[in-house]
Amino acid sequence: MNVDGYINNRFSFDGYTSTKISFDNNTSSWVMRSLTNPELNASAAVVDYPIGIHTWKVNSPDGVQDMELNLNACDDLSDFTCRDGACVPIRARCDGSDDCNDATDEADCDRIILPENYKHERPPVASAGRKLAKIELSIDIILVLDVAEIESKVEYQFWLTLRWKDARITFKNLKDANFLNTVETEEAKKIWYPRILFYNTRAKQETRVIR
Ligand SMILES: [Ca+2]
Repeated sequence: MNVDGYINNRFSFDGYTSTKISFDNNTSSWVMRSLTNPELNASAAVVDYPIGIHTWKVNSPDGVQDMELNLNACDDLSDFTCRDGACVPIRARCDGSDDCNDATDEADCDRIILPENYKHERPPVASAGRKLAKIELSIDIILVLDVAEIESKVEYQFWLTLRWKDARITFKNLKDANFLNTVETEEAKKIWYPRILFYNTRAKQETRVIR
């Protein structure tokens, strides 16, 4: 989209192929016209420039419908377009900090997509040659809090790490830094995860989903 001229005290725009956009004083709205199809046009009741996402009323031989269109000058490959039309580097998308003035780079940052037939109570299918899905478990002891020989009791603080593959899940919005790829609690509740019962403990604790 290029600046094409100056109409009704506002710049007008020339699309890359066959569209012109200009302000209409009579209707106080922006009008988009097709140069190849005179029956196709759209209008948006925006007083300021219609940059970013706006609802356009599209008129065509098939009827009238409202559509959200995004006018911007962002690079399709290297930029994310904020709702207000501003451009930020694509790496700023879902990185945990607001880069767009309207914070839309941090909107809809879900991490997982599940198929419709996903059942979180069913474990993933085992890989070829295995009967059950493989789960890797590791425990890093952070601190020994107490050792009571008479009571035959020890008390630890530890990190428990579980790793498994679930081919049913598609991940999105992933970043290079792992700490930015946390699946939030509500999303985590939707997927299957292994439950570990610490049988030889006083309360027989079980793992819970936290993140
Ligand atoms: Ca961001």
